[in-house]
Amino acid sequence: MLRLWGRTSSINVRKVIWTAQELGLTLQRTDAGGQFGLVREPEYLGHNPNGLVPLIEDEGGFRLWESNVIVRYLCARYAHGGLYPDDLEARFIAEQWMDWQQTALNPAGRDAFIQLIRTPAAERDEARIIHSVNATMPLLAMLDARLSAHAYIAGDKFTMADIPLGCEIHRWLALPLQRPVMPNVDRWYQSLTERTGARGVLDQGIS
Ligand SMILES: N[C@@H](CCC(=O)N[C@@H](CS)C(=O)NCC(=O)O)C(=O)O
Repeated sequence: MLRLWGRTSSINVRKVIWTAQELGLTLQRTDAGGQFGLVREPEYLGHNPNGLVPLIEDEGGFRLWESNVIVRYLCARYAHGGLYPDDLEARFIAEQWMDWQQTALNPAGRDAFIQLIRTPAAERDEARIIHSVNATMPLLAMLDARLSAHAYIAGDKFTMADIPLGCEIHRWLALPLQRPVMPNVDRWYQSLTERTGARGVLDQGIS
C-alpha cells in the first residue's frame, strides 16, 4: 500500500498517480494542497517541510517528496528493470530529460498555464503569457527533435522519463493557444494517451 498526499489538479501529483498505475501499485490518496489545505499543518510540514504536494509514504513508513524523485524511487523499487532502465546510459538519459522537465520546460511554460487557466481573464498579464510561450517554443522544438530519432524519451521503450514529460505536454496541449505542428511530439503523446496506466491522468482536464 502506497500513500499519497496531493490534489489531482497538480501536475506533480499526477506524475505519481500515473507511475503507481503503471506499476500496478495500490494507492491510497488523500487530497491535500490548494483548496484542501493540510500542507501547512505542523504534522504535514514535519514530513515535507516545503509545504507542497506530492508527498508519499511507502512500506515501513518511508516518506519522500519531490515528484520526479518519487517517480524514480517507485520505478527503481518496483519496476524491476522496466521503467527504470538497467542499462546505465539509458537510465541517465532518462534522468537527464526528467531534470530538464523540472528545470527548463516547466519553468518556461508555467506562467502561460497560471495566466490562462488560473487567472481571471480581466486580470491576465498578456506580456507574461507571450514571454512564457516564447520561452517554451524552442524547448518543444528540442523535444520534437529528440522524438524524431526515438520512439520514447530515453530510447525505443517507455521509461520513467516519459511520465513527467507526458504530464507537462498534456498541460501544454490543454492551453488555449495556437501551436505549431510538432509531428514527433504528437505521435509520442498519442501513444502515451493509449496506455492503461495513464487513465485518469492524461484524459483529465486541467485546472
Ligand atoms: N518540485 C516540487 C514542486 C511541488 C509543487 O510546486 N507542488 C505544488 C502543486 S503542483 C504545490 O504543492 N502547491 C501548493 C499547494 O498545492 O497548496 C515537485 O516536483 O514535487
